[in-house]
Amino acid sequence: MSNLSPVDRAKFIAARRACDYVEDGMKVGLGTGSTAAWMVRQLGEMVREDGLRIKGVPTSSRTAHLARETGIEVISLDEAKWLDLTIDGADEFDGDLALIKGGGGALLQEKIVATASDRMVVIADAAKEVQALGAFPLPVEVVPFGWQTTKALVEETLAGVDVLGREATLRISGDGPYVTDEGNYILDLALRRIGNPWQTSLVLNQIPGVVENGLFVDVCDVVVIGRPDGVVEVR
Ligand code: ABF
Repeated sequence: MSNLSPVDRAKFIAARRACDYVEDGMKVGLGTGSTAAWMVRQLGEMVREDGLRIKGVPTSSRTAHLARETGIEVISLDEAKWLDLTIDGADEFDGDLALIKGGGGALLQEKIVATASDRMVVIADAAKEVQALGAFPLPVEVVPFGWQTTKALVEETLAGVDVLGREATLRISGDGPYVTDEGNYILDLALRRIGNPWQTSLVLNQIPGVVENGLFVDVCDVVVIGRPDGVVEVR
């Protein structure tokens, strides 16, 4: 761990502490992103070396690949039906444990899996904590059909919501739109400050063409915060 950067050390420490919530026999949602990857590797080690018996439900194809590589038994959410626990990262969290997620482009599966869990534990380095959500661009998943019209409707609709900005940008990967596991596109919304995350999330999801957004309100139960000096704080 000594060769890790301070941020990676913080992520590793939070991920390792969150594994304490995992009990033998659990069905566990496995998050996406670099912090969640540390958690998957740690759980894989516990499976291989301590005989931990869990079934993992990945939140993205990337996580599914890593989980299988580490020796975790991977099942689908349909096979699991409901989960004991989900551990996932976040791009921002506030004092109410509201989150912005989806920087990794997997917000739809992440939100479905987190909602289908008895408990959701977020793992994050301390830099993810904010007074108000919104400095990180809010990802919104939209269907490709008429996406430019949807983008215009999103910007127009946000004019009536308690946010400071509203510019939407199509997320690009390589030389074309970023495409999610479901074949949808992502709009990144520069809102700067979201005064009412619950209202903003509800309004966004009413717009035809919008599939889901990266605001997780009343979903997260615990945040495990890692710091480079090795201190872990559970909120
Ligand atoms: C996933 O990983 C996403 O919801 C979130 O955007 C991202 C956080 O990435 P990292 O852990 O690499 O900072 O949870």
